[in-house]
Amino acid sequence: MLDIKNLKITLDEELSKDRNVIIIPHIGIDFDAIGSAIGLSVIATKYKNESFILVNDPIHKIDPGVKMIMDESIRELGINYINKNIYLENSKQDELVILTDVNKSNLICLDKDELKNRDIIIIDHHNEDSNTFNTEKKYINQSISSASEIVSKLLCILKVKYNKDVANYLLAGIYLDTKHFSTNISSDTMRIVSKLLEKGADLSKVTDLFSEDIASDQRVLELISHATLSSYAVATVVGDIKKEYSKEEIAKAADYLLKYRIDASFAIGNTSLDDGIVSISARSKGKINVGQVMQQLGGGGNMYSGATKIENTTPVEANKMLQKVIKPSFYT
Ligand SMILES: [Mn+2]
Repeated sequence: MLDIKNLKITLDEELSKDRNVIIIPHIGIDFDAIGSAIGLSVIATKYKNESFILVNDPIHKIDPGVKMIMDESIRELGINYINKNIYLENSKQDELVILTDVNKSNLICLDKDELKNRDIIIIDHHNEDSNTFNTEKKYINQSISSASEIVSKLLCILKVKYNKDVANYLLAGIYLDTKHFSTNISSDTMRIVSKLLEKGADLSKVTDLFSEDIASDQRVLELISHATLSSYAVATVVGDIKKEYSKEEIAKAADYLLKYRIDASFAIGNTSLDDGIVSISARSKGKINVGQVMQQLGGGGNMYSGATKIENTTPVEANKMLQKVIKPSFYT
C-alpha cells in the first residue's frame, strides 16, 4: 500500500511514460467518482498523455447532475469518455489503468480478465475484499472523505493547474461523500475545500447540481415513510414489495434518515423486479461500521457508508437477513 507521497512518486513515474491512461470510476457513477476521474484526466493531460474515462452506465440511469458535469466537461475541457465496447476494441497492453473511487472488479464494468496484465493504480477510500484488484500501486485510505479529496490533494502536490469547473466537480464529490459537509470531515478536508474555493469553486453551483427531481423525491419520501426504529438506534426502511426503486433513491432514503437521532440507517428496496434483485444502502454516523455490516451480506463500504445487492430475494427477506447481522459488535 502506498502513502500519499509514494502515490505522488508513482503517478509521476507512470504518467511520464508515453501511453494512454484509462480512468475507471465505479458503476452507478456519482459525483465523487466523476469529480475524481476528471481531476485525474487533468493530471494525465499535464503529462501529455491521452486519457479516457470509462463509463458504461446506461444514460437514463446516470444522475442528471452527474450527466451535466459529463456534458460540460466534454465541451469545456475536452474530456474523453468511452464505453466498455470502445475500450475493449482499442485497449492496449501498455496502457495505464487508474481506478478511482473503487477498488473491486465487481463494481466496475470490466472483469479481472479484461484487465489482465494491465498496469493498475488504485485511488480509493473504500474497504478492500477478495474482489479488490491485485496491485502494489494502490492508495486506499478509508479515513479520507472522498476520492475527490485525494485527487484534489494530488493536483496540489503535483502542481497541476486546473480551472474553476474542475474545482466545482471536485467540490461536488466532497459535498456528496461528506453528506453536505456533515460527516467524515477532517481539518484536511476543510483545507482542501478552502483550496478549491480559492480556485474558483462556487458552492451555490455545487448545491444546484444536487437539486432533486420532484417525482424521484416523492419516491424517496414514500420510502422514508416506512421507516422503523429498532433497538441499537438503527432506522430501517423497507420499500414497497411491488415497487422498483433506483439505487440512488435507496441511497438517498438512507442518507435522509441520518438527520434523526440515530446511529445508523438502512434502506432496502427492489432494484430489479424482473431479476429479483434487492439493494440495501447503509449509512452511519461513525458508531456502527456499516461497511462491515454490508460485507456480511456480500457487499462492502466503509465506516460511514455501505451497500449491497442480494439476488433472488424480496425486500422483506433481505431485511430479515440484515436484522440478523446487525449486532452490537459492529459498534466501534
Ligand atoms: Mn466516494
